[in-house]
Amino acid sequence: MYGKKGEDLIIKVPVGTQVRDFTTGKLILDMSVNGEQRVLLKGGKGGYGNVHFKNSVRKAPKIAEKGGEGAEIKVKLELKLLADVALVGYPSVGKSSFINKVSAANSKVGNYHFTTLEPKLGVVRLEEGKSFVIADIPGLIEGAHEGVGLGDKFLRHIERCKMIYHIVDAAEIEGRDCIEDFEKINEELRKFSEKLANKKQIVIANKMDLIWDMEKFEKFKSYLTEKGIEIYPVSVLLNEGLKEILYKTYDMLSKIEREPLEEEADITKLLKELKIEKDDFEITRDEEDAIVVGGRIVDDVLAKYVIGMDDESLITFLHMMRNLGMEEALQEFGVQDGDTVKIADVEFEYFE
Ligand SMILES: Nc1nc2c(ncn2[C@@H]2O[C@H](COP(=O)(O)OP(=O)(O)OP(=O)(O)O)[C@@H](O)[C@H]2O)c(=O)[nH]1
Ligand SMILES: [Mg+2]
Repeated sequence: MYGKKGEDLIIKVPVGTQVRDFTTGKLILDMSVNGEQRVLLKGGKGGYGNVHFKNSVRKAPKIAEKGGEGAEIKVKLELKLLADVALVGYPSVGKSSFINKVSAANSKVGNYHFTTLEPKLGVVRLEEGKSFVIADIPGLIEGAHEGVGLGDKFLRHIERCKMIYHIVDAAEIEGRDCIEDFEKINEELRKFSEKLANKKQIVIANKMDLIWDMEKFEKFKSYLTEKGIEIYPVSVLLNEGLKEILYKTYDMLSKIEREPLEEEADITKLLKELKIEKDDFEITRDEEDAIVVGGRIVDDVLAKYVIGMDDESLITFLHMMRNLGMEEALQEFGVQDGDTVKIADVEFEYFE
């Protein structure tokens, strides 16, 4: 006979949920892909039925194993909102204006630097079922990678994104130079981490409505094209050129896998580490003065045997006890003839 299989317990969590061990904080599962199913803990091993114990002598065995207990772990679930795209660029290039135009985000816009002080997320909804998340972060400046303008804090925030919109002020209204801006921001990304530097990046040349002389823009464009980088001229103010970018992005995102930032810990190893090692077995007396043999070996090995009231299984059981050194241990404990001994829910009367 075989026992019935236990039922799976399925817990649905939002994308971006991190499952961590409660005590050590170690990351066990990083649920960052939509629709994915992962196993957190396996149930206990099923026990063998009596057929398993059949051999030429034992034709109709009456021993069977009980299934083992499944592992237990206390976890905490943390939801990390995951941006797919991060808006990166110097202050006042129009990052917040951009996110406000393409999503319901309400990011502060101002004609002074560092208008944005905290990262903000916005959901871009293209059509039913087609959406992605972009993050507006404060403007970056030289030295951002080492904390200037709190840049390192924001850069850490976008390390999990799939791609970068690098926004540049194409009108160069503050006496800027597009090529120089582009290179400097990338230098900051590179100095912060390889991961950021290697992310897919597209350049959005903003404020095209302010450009009268296209020569500089064309120079910037060919500079990027030579490097194989896509550039999209837009005017966030006039809502020109934005839609195309969003649709292209949606297609690109499906081809980019999200990189894990933190390695997931191996659950089997973790459980071993967490397990407080017990002695193989321990002998105590309960309130009714019966002698109780308990402990790991009893729980894991002996308790798995369902004892029938027949001689055969009883003999097997006693044989195992003796092999485990329990009889000796009981004598050392001071067991007397006629004492009640309880092992794994079975009561015996002890006689030497
Ligand atoms: N003419 C014009 N002005 C724009 C355009 N996009 C943004 N601006 C203006 O540029 C200024 C800065 O815009 P923000 O969106 O706050 O810029 P930001 O990049 O978020 O700036 P920080 O948060 O400081 O990094 C504001 O005065 C905007 O109105 C555009 O396409 N054309
Ligand atoms: Mg801003």
